[in-house]
Amino acid sequence: MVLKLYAVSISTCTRRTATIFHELQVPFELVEVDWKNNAHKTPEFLEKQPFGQVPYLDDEGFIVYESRAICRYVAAKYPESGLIPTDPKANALFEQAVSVELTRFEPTGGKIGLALYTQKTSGVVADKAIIDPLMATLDKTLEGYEVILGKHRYLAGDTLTLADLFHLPYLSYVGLQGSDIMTKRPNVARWYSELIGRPSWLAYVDGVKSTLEY
Ligand SMILES: N[C@@H](CCC(=O)N[C@@H](CS)C(=O)NCC(=O)O)C(=O)O
Repeated sequence: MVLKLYAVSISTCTRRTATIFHELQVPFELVEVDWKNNAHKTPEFLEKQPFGQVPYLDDEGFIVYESRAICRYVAAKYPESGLIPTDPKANALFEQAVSVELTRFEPTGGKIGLALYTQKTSGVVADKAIIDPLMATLDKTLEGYEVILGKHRYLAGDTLTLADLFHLPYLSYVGLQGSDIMTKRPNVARWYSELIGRPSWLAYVDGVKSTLEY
């Protein structure tokens, strides 16, 4: 049976999962959650995702939520993809990189990306007093990324992994107000432009849709 993703097509976390499914060429059905009418806060939904957020995945009755966990679950079924390296040393470097994404990029890039994306799509103006300090912190973080990406093509080595892809979608939105934060350092710029140009990302740029074949 095809994977069922209970989600919202325009949501950023939904895109993270769909992008990875596309990388793996795994068919999935998007079951659109009516979040305008708070369908994600109902007892039925909370039974599956106790925090009342999208997305969650249903794989023949096996339920998993948290977008990164969903991606890791599906990628683990396809070890040959290399998106989660299995060699112990390669895996350690991968875990290092996913930790960097979650603890260093997400707290700043995630907030900036979400605020600017929301501004673009709904007109709710991002608060400069909040964005500017986050930008300064992210800029400092990207100095470290420049060092890493000066040594190898991707964050965990010369092979693309989930650690890189997890940065999407917020990565693509942090420069929305004309900031050069992603383009002023050569290695970060190269990595950034490759990621935001990937077919897996571009496929859902206008929203995620069910993809039953590739
Ligand atoms: N850490 C969670 C975050 C999920 C999340 O923030 N979902 C947002 C959409 S991207 C949501 O459901 N927002 C609506 C709400 O919180 O009520 C994940 O990665 O899945």
